[in-house]
Amino acid sequence: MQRGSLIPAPALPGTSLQKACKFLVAFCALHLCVTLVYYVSGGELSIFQYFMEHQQHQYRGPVGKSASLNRFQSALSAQGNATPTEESKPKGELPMCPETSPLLVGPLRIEFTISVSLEEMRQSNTEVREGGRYTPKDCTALQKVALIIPFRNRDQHLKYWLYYLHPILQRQQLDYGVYVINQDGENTFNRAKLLNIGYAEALKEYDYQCFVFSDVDLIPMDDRNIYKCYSQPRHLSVSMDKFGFGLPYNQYFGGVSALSKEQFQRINGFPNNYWGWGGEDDDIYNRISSRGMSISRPDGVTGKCRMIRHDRDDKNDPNPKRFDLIAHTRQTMNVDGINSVSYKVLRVEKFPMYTKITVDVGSPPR
Ligand code: UDH
Ligand code: NGS
Repeated sequence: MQRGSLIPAPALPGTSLQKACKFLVAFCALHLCVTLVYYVSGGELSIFQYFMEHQQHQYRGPVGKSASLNRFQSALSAQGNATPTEESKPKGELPMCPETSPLLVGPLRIEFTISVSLEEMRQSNTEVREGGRYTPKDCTALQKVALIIPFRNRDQHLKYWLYYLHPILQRQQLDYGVYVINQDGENTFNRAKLLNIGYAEALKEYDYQCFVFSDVDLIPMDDRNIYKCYSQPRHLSVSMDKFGFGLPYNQYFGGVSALSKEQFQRINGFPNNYWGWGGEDDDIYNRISSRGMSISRPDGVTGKCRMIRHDRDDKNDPNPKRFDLIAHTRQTMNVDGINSVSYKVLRVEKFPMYTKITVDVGSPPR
């Protein structure tokens, strides 16, 4: 009998080293397999994206209310895909953009002393298409947004608006178009009617689901103030420098606001009969609350914005009838709006950074 056959052999020196090496080789082989599978599948990263998005939400927190918003956004996307036009067809393999864009930078420096030119803007926004249209390259935008600007004789303000807003809107990963609705002639200005016209005209061009109505002289100071629609009508210009970075009153709905197509239709759009300055934004607020909706807003830091100081424009004096008109909307819900807007389009001009639609809006009743 051989001595020692019943006694376990003493561990050879280096056995644990051998085990570690085997483990390392196995790990490398696994890693190689995973890499191969990834390349063969064409680099589909959706699972990683899911985790990244999830982490971002926990880290930054969305500007609005999250759960209902998600459902609302799915509804918006579904609406948009229901009747796809040539332009709105889902783009092949592109994943949906994340709910919070990873491109956002937060607070921005906004000043109105620098000189800005449309040509320079064009050169530094090469992905913006003619007419001020943009679609994200790497993902499918969550919303198709038309930006509507009521306008007359404010070219310098418009340059600043385009200069600051185009980069912001691209970082927000929106599929958007910019529409400047230019009131022709010398009649009294009619802001809300121009906004109705912008809604109707933009829809003729693309399957927009969301409409952001912005004064030409207001610039957001933080790109986390997303120019998109929410489950309730959104007021975006909530913290203006001219009001000491707050609201002038709780029901204030002026400046910049966003309504989905469905929200806009539910209130029959905006009033057509406010000629001159004031009251039309209060009327819109009343339409919204009388239809059982509430106003959604970003917080006071995210919602900070600057206004370009200016004098009162010609033909936009305070409207003496505005208080009576507001009272009338409150009393009757059979108010005029998008269903009865009448106007004539005189010109549609496509510039590199925006579409300008010049319209005859008529004149106030005598
Ligand atoms: N707008 C024009 N042209 C006009 C009038 C109005 O483009 O002739 C548009 C523009 O988008 C503007 C928006 O309508 O941002 C609202 O008009 P507004 O800027 O005149 O209204 P706001 O309440 O100012 O911002 C009122 C004039 C205050 C003058 C104060 C002088 N110290
Ligand atoms: C209210 C106006 C609103 C206007 C707001 C802020 O008094 O239209 O002031 O005006 N309502 C009425 O006149 C009924 S601002 O300080 O920006 O000129 O938006």
